[in-house]
Amino acid sequence: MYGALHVEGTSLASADGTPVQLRGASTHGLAWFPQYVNSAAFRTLRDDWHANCVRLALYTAEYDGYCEGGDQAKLKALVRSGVDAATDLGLYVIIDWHVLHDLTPLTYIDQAEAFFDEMSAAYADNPNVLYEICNEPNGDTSWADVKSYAEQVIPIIHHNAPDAIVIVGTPEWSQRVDSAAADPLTGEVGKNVLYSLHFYAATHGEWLRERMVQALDAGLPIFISEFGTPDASGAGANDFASANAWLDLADERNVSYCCWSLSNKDEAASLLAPTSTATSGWTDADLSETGAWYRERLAR
Ligand code: IDC
Repeated sequence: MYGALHVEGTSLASADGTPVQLRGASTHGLAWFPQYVNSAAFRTLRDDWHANCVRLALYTAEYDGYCEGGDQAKLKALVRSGVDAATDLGLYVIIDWHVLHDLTPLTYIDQAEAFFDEMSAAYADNPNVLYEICNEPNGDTSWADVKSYAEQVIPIIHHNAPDAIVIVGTPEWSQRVDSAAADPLTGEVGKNVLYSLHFYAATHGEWLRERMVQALDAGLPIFISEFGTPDASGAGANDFASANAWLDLADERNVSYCCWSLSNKDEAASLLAPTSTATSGWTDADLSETGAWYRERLAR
């Protein structure tokens, strides 16, 4: 849609320097909801929802996670089919190494290196692909840990795809953009990097928005690669006033975002209603409260 992107200032831009904002949806865990990784679904997101990007969430640890018993060949095939479908539609696509219960990305760094080597070699010439190397470091993981992980993984990606866009998670479930702003990646590894900030509208309010503004003002490129409308558990009541305040700010500052999640799981964050069985071409009846809100929001 905008060709190869690069990071300029605190956001993405096309080759001629035009600011670009990506807005889209994240899948739920690929192992659990593979049915939404299909071309017709992504076409619906593009044509009916005005999305220009999708995020493919590959859990590393829990349930059938890639590093803990998941069928790696099957999961990689799913990632590749998602990338191919998105690319054919002119959508940008984020390959998300979904660190969560494994706490620190250092736990499975060897597997991350092999995975991103393989993916970036396969997509070396595909400017639609963005690499999100760790979803949400948490527990005792420090920014120094994440930085050390990034300094090992990014050169592997750059070896295959020197200009690739990389999204790096931040500590405390990708809330500590202040830590990244105080000590960002520098030199080659820092090129075309955005740092992620995640919010769940009913949990994260003004205090985290202020942190985002301060980090942006300090020059840190930020990507909200995941946000949710309810609380941080993905459930509870949706807070659309807060979600609107967040997206108003993101739009104003040209910060890109993806909404969690493209699934019909019976939890408030889902974009589809639990009763919906359609895997594309969703009608109003297929949408959850969040789905209806987000579709309307993206159409503005
Ligand atoms: C949640 C899912 C839920 C699943 C759980 C597994 O919504 O269905 O059982 O993961 O651990 C995040 C994470 C994201 C979470 C989401 C909601 O990136 O994986 O998904 N969330 O809890 N960070 C903040 C909230």
